[in-house]
Amino acid sequence: MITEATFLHYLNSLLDGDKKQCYSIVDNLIANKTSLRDIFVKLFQRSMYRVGQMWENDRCSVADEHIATKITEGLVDYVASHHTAIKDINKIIVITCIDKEFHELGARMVACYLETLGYKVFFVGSNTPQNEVLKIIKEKQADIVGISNNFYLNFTRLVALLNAIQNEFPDLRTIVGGQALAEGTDDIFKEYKNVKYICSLDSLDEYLALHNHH
Ligand code: B12
Repeated sequence: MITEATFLHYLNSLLDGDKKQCYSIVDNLIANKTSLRDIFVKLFQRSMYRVGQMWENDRCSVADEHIATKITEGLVDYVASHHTAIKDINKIIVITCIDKEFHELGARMVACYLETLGYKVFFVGSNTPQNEVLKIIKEKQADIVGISNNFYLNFTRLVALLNAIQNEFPDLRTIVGGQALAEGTDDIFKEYKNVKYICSLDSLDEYLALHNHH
């Protein structure tokens, strides 16, 4: 459980760029056995969405937002390092962002979460050209590819990538996430056999359970 007081304390520390305080709050949550999912979603995601609103309304600077992002990136890996998978799942997942997509925190969270479940994950991260995505899928023999799209102007590049994947790897399971796609996703993806839009870690669990992966 993460109380509102803890959230606000963390948000203030994040906006102050007070890395040490942020780590200390997270250390306390880990010590109290707060789940990785709660820390990821109810602390990291919620605070970054707040930072986004403040940035949009000119209530925090671009530099403040960048510092908050950098602290959060480190913390995602830090929290994940406290959770080793109980058993390995013999499936390979490539997690990437599309070309010109610079938002990678959501994808990093998903990659770390999947690792803690036991998957073998290759996190490629932001701004990855289409041909590189295709190459790495092949090279790593991925069972699933996960693609993140947060900025709506990158949507045409997402469609191009999905078409290329469908063409080259027609049976590859593909999951797509990110805030560019909040609405109308069923409609957008219905022409693709193996593509599923996943908006949260909860629906990611449902997807994996459905495919008997854990
Ligand atoms: C940090 C940030 C940046 C940083 C990113 C740095 C980095 N290393 O990631 C930088 C400075 C680069 C940036 C740039 C821009 N940004 Co920005 N940014 C943000 C901010 C504040 C936080 C993003 C974040 O980390 N969120 C927290 C993560 C954990 O949440 P998430 O990404 O939603 O991920 C979750 C789910 O979506 C899902 N998910 C995500 N990906 C995937 C993938 C898979 C496979 C699965 C299964 C699930 C999944 O699971 C995650 C966990 O629950 C958001 C505000 C917001 N609302 O998020 C704006 C925001 C995303 N940015 C925005 C904009 C407009 C921009 C710029 C255009 C600004 C500009 N004028 O230059 C550029 C675009 C750059 C580009 N070409 O990509 C808009 C996007 C609007 C839209 N939907 O198109 C937002 C929403 C801000 C706003 N309110 O307007 N930004």
